[in-house]
Amino acid sequence: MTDTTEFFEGIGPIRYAGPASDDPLTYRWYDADRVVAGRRMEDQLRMAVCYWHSFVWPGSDIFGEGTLDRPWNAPGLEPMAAARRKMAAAFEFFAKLATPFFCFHDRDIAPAGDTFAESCARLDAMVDEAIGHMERSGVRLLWGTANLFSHPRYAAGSATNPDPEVFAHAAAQVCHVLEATHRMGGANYVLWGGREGYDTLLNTDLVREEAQLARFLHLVVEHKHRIGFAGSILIEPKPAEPAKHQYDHDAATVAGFLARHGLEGEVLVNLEGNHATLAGHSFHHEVATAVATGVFGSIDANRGDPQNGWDTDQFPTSVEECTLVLYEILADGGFTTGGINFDTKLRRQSVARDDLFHGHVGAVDTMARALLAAASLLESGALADRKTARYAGWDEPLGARILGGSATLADLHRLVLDEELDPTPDSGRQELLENLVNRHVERTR
Ligand code: XLS
Ligand code: NI
Ligand code: NI
Repeated sequence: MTDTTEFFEGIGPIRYAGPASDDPLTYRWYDADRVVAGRRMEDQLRMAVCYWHSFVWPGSDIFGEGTLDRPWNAPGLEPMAAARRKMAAAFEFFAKLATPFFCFHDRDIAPAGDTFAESCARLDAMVDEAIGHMERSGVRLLWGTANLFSHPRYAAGSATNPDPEVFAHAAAQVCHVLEATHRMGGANYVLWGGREGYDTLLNTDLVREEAQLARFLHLVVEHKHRIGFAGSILIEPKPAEPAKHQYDHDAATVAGFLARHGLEGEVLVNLEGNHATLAGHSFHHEVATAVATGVFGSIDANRGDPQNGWDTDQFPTSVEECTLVLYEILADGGFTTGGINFDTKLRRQSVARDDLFHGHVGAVDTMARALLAAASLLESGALADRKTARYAGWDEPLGARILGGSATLADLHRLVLDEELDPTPDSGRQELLENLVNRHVERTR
């Protein structure tokens, strides 16, 4: 039986009320039907709520227990009844927030059983339950994923485990969740490798682990084609945490790995803001690098705390930062299967039930306003024109000869001697460009 309790009584649905609205539970910028850069805002942003931080996590940290007001996680309930109750709360929230998608791990929606067979049966039952909620609410699935990091069997990795029986277990779990994602009409399937890495090199065979990881991905890709899943397979890069070092360190590392193993075009990346900063990059850098290397897929929008180095998964609040991210995505033609998943969690002291709404409303509006600024920047052509002008020499005879391979090192030696080449530096115009971006951010209406 589906639970019909109303968990967020008196809140929502959240509606667009315009920039002048002082009601904190309205959208000031997210106007789903407004057309921006050729698509409705909803279709351009493809925003999703994540199940795990919002409905599973009780507000615990490594020093303390749960703090949050989560009445759907009532203790003492039979595990499947508890899962149904949690799902009812989640879909009530998705529908009231009026964002089109959600994302989940298998263990978020269905409790593990005593055997693998029981875990599969429980997941299947909860997938049926989810499909019912999706049909009633119109909420869709941006991506599904298997939790290959919480259970003790995965402490030494899933695909990169020294024990092939653990690899087999992870493969079985992914097989089942990929099929579930397919059944739910998911747009993507994500692999995040928190345990695919090492804690110490003293016990780790790097050559074997890379080969295992590549084999695992080939198996996933083969199965995707076998079952006719049309979505994208995405790897979510992260440099560390929980492992000391994770193999899918950042976008460039993943692009190199995919090329090395014949997986180009088959696997893309899901980039997270806070993972970018953990890797010592900006979110902008990660997206631009993925676009440049042809692996861009989707994003997990969140932010870290600038004063510490953890994956704090805070709600995105910087319009400027997100403008640059969305600018790269729009310039690349916009999302295809991907979208924006809010892999975000409340602070442990945010114990009021409506805090979950405030976090998401701010994040949604941040992305919406950033989209407007990014579209204005793109439409103006200002950044693109300056880039074209900056590299213009490469379209002229010398540049073409160098890139075309007809000039040798010795030819260039002769050229510089004979023609006394003495190039004068041009301004990089960084400050001017930064001010230009800010002007577009200021002008969004
Ligand atoms: C953890 C990751 C995780 C993935 C899904 O840091 O961000 O939440 O998005 O497994
Ligand atoms: Ni993360
Ligand atoms: Ni994530």
